[in-house]
Amino acid sequence: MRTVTATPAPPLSRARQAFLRDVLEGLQAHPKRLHSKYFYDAAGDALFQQIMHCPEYYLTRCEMEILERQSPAIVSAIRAVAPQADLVELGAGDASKSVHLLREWMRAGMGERYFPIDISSNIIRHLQETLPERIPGLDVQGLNGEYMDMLAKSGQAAGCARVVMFMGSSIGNFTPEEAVGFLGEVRRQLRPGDMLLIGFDLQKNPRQVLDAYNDRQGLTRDFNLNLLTRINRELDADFERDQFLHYPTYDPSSGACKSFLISLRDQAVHIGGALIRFRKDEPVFMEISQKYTPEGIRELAARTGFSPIRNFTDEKGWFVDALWLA
Ligand code: AVI
Repeated sequence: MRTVTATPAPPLSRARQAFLRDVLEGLQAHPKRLHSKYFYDAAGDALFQQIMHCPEYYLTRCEMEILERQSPAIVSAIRAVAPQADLVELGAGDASKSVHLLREWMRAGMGERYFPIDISSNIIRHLQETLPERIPGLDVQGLNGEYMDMLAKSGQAAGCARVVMFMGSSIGNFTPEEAVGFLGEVRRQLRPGDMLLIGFDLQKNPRQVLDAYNDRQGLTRDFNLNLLTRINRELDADFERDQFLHYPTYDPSSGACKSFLISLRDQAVHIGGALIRFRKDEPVFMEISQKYTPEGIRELAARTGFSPIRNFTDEKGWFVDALWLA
């Protein structure tokens, strides 16, 4: 007779342990939630690239227009405060928008040092290899790790004032209260005379906002459901994707655009040895994409110790890159 010995599962890496802890904590909470920072595995990155090019997702096009057309004005506003500075970018991604500012930066003789910060080592490697070819003379000093740790490192390396970029409405993925905490921490890392260039999506026709998170091709749906696939693969879970509905909402009075997954039946899911039960119609909160008013942006600056210098807006008035002084 053949004996079958179960092979023990290999120990989880520290990153996976943290992922498992966050997932279980979120799904054992009431109401249930998952953290959108886990959307970005390789499949999530690819889906987000497609979202940024889809017709309904206006945010990238609006910010691209600002940087393509107004980089000279942004650089002059910065130069009026500091004649030379180091540029630091939180969550640099492929830097496809920032290149416009970087080109103008070099042309204006503002300095050569650019510190892109990203959690993905692939992204940092790619930027280090490709950016100096695209922008001759640019000194790319990539920092791979968590935002605050890497911001501290950039502070140790900086030789002059720093301009920190936080673009693409990434601040919208924090609740307004979390945004105060996060920007307060950024402010504490900066010295007086440093600056922050930060992208905000503005409140607008609610239909336009909702459509951006409910595109016809179903890319945003797949982007949300991909987190269940990732949990299955990395945390030994058995989610059935087609038993969850992508449900985006927008509250025009608060500017909170929220995505949920709704359980389509009573079901139980194994995750890393635990069993999580979902009731039929029970929501799982996935992501907030907060939309701001100009007053809300001013108030956020005041609450976090920044002084607004100038807002740069696209032609439609849908998006703002705000320049703040520390
Ligand atoms: C990265 N972040 C600003 C995007 C947003 O608009 O909140 C992520 C996203 N989620 C769904 N579509 C895009």
